[in-house]
Amino acid sequence: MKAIAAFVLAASVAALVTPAVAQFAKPEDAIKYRQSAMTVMGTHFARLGAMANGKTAFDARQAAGNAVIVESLSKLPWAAFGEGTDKGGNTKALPDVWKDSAKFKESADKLVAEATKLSAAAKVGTLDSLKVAFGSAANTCKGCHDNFRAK
Ligand code: ASC
Repeated sequence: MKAIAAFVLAASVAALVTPAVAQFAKPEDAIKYRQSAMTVMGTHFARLGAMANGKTAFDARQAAGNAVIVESLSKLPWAAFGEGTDKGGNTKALPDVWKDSAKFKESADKLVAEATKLSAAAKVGTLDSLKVAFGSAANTCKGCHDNFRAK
């Protein structure tokens, strides 16, 4: 009984200290996950871009809906950049993601902040408000891609 209790305790502690990357069975799974989150985020971000750039008609309800998705998705990719996920799949992530992890974390946090602002701006319901926030968020996407993603 004592042995079982000790085992359960050890297992619980292990679960608490296990890094987020261990939620993925294989590096390929983490790579697929983060790319999928980026793809869905990019799809909805591009719909906002089309409105912001006048390629499609501005629709306040659509804009708000797309921006909420971008805001939610912006939080997901980062836990899938754990140690050991620099290889193993079809990744474009550059070594600096892990070598300069403080800067990468800062960039990730900036995107989350920008996406939160974008969502708030889209809820204002005007094209002007969307344009400003979209431009700022797009620069943040580009900045991180320039530094941390292979062409
Ligand atoms: C997008 C998308 C990106 C960014 C970036 C902004 O729609 O998929 O990666 O915008 O191109 O410069």
